[in-house]
Amino acid sequence: QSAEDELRAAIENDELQLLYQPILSAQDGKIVCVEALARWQHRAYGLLSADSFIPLAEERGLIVALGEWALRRACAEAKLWPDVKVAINVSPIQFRQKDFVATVNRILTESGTDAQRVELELTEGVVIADADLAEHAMVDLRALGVRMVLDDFGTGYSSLIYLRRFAFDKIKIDRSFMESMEFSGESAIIIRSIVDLGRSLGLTVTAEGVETEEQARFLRTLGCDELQGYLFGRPVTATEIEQRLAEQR
Ligand code: G
Ligand code: G
Ligand code: MN
Ligand code: NA
Repeated sequence: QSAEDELRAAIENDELQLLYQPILSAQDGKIVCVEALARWQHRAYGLLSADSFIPLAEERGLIVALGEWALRRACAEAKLWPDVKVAINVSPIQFRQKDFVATVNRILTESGTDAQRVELELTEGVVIADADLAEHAMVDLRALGVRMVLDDFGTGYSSLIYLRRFAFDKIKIDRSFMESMEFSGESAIIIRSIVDLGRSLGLTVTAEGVETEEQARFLRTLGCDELQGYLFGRPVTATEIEQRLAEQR
C-alpha cells in the first residue's frame, strides 16, 4: 500500500488525531486559545508530525478532506473547554476551494460551535494565487464571526501589502525570529517592529516558538499580546488541555 493510500484511509477512518498547544495571554499568563496540530499515529512509523504528511496530502489532493476532518474534529473537541478559542491551520489549497466558506459554516452549525471561538490560521501563500477570491472569502468568513490569523508572519516577502488589503484580526510572528533572538540583535529589532506595526493596526500580536523566560520577558515588555511555545507547553491531547484549564481556574 502506498503512503498516499494509507493517508487516504487514515483520513476516512478517523485515524488521525489533533494535539493542541496552549497560547497564553502575555498579560496574566492564562490560556486564551489553543492551536490544533494534526498528528498521524502510524502502524509502522509511530506518531508522525504534520510536516511529514501535510505536503503529501497537498500534492495528492487529500488536503481538502484532511482540512475538513481537522475543522470538524477541532470543533467537536473544543466543547471540552468552552472558555478558550481554538485555532486551526488552513492549507492554501483548502482555502481556495469555492465552497470553503460554506463548508466552515456547515461545520460550525453541525457542531454547534460559536464562530467567535474559532480562529483560522492562513499563511501568505493563501493570497498569492488569487487575491480577489481570497479577499472575498475573508470578508465572508469574518461575517460569520470567525477570526482570521496570518501565520508565520515575517517570512513572506510582501506581508505589509497583505495586512493592508486583507482583513486579518491577528498576526503570529514566525518562530524563526525567536530562535535567533539576541536582545540587541537584528531579530529583536524585527520582532519589535512587528509588534508595533500590529498594535498600531489594531491587530492582536502573538509570538510563536517562545522557549525561554528571557524571550517571554522581552516580548511582554514590547507589548506583545499572546505567547506560544515550548516554555508554556508542547502540543497535548484535548483531555490534557482540559485538565490544564481546570488547574488554572
Ligand atoms: O506541529 P507540526 O510541527 O507538525 O506542524 C508542522 C506544520 O504543519 C505547521 O506549519 C503547521 O501549521 C502545519 N499543520 C499542522 N496541523 C495542520 C492541519 O491540520 N492542517 C494544515 N493545513 N496544516 C497543519
Ligand atoms: O507553521 P505553524 O506556526 O502552524 O507551526 C507550528 C509548529 O511550531 C508546530 O509544529 C509546533 O509543534 C511548533 N512549535 C510550537 N512551539 C514551538 C517552540 O517553542 N519551539 C519550536 N522549535 N517549535 C515549536
Ligand atoms: Mn499555525
Ligand atoms: Na507559524
